[in-house]
Amino acid sequence: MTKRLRNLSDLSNINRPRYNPSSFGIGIVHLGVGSFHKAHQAYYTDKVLEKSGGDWRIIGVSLRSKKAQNELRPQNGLYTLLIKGKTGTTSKLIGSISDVLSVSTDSGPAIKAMVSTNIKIVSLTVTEKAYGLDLLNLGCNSNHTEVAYDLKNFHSPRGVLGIVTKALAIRKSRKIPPFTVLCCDNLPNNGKLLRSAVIDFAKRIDIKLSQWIEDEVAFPSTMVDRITPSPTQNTYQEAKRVINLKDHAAVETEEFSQWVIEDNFPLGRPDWDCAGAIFTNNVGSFEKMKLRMLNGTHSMLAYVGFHCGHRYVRDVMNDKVLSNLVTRHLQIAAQTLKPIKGIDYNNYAQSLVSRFSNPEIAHETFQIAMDGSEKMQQRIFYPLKDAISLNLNIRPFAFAIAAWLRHISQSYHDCAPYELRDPMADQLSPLPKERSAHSISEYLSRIGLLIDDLKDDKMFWGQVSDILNNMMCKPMKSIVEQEII
Ligand code: CS2
Repeated sequence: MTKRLRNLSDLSNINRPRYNPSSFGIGIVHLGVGSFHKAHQAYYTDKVLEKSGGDWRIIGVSLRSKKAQNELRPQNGLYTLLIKGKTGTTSKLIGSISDVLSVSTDSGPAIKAMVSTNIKIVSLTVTEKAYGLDLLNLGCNSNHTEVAYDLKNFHSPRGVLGIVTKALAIRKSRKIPPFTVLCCDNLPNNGKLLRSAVIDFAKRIDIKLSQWIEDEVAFPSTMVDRITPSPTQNTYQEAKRVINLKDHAAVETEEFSQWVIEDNFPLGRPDWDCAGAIFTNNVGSFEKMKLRMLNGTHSMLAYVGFHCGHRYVRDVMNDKVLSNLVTRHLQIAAQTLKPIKGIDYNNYAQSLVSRFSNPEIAHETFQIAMDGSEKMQQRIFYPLKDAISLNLNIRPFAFAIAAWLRHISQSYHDCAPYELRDPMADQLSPLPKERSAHSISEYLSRIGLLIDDLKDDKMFWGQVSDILNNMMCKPMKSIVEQEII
């Protein structure tokens, strides 16, 4: 029987991290210790510890379940990262996570960790839906279940805004300088957005607290990038072959990674730059580029690809008509962007095509198709708005929106039954029976997903309506073939 990875001493010399993790203290609490964090921020921090050390190890906090804790705690936070390039796989044993706490039943231990004077940074990858952000009004959404709960039960919060604000409130009362809040989710100006939501939330609790947060707390924005599919049994098997031990926390990811960060860390930070991160004041432009080109195209190809019967992104890219549709979307998304010094959008688009096509990465279209209501605004609606004002071709955006609506419809005329995974699933279903231009734009604005100025563009919604009506009765593949001639 193969033993499970538990301690550093279980590993052979070649597999061990090139530093002794326990010789470094803790400086970061990370909320949302999922695969992406393990492949990205924990990987960068591991590289820093390897190169220059420092008390920057991470306490991970899992918000919903005890899964991450059960996977990582028995392994003392150690796990294998499998890095899959087109020509093969390399691996790295990551030692930057020290422990994992879970707030599924009690946020007390996580908040206690966050108020420790050692903690300089609280970072987050909790996915778009967990924040309870009101993107349209740039504040906290008090109808969001967890936000509403935390406003009533601030003594024992369970959502992101409640937990961050509570920990800050305790630090304020104990005169401990606040930690820096580092949002690493795919949201435009993520630092600014989270800052306004936390301040808005705090205002409803205590006005002095909200003023203190406004004056004292840094919320740098970031752009994070690394394609990281959910681990499968294959991931665990492969990790076992590499380290000769069972690893219940192994993760696989691509070779490429990018981290662009605004340099605003009053209590200090790890030298993430020596691990390849870029520090700049222009994060917003990079984030926009990534959201519109990578994520926007991802969402479009996920809806279209899933309904063409393609399980993985790489299968979509192997299908000539679909890969032409991907190129079309990348090109139009790029045209909505202002230039960034040193970045050529054609090269960026080509690198995305190559990353999406990576045969070693099994990234499910269904995984990307999840939570569309939280993703479509920043990925499709905002670039659409710019495309309209720049007089660009808006057809690719109409196609993406129609494909998303077709996914919401859960019509099974060209596919097997599937579940609609979306925090707004109840409000999204059913689609209006009459799928006219007017009823579609009414429907989207009624459920709060439509930017106002888009609502009355009859020509645009006419295109969406035509494409959607076709998608509701014909196989998706035939529609793409008609679209890309
Ligand atoms: C994807 C992202 O699931 C999704 O919505 O678009 O997770 C994407 O893989 C990452 O942002 C890549 O950095």
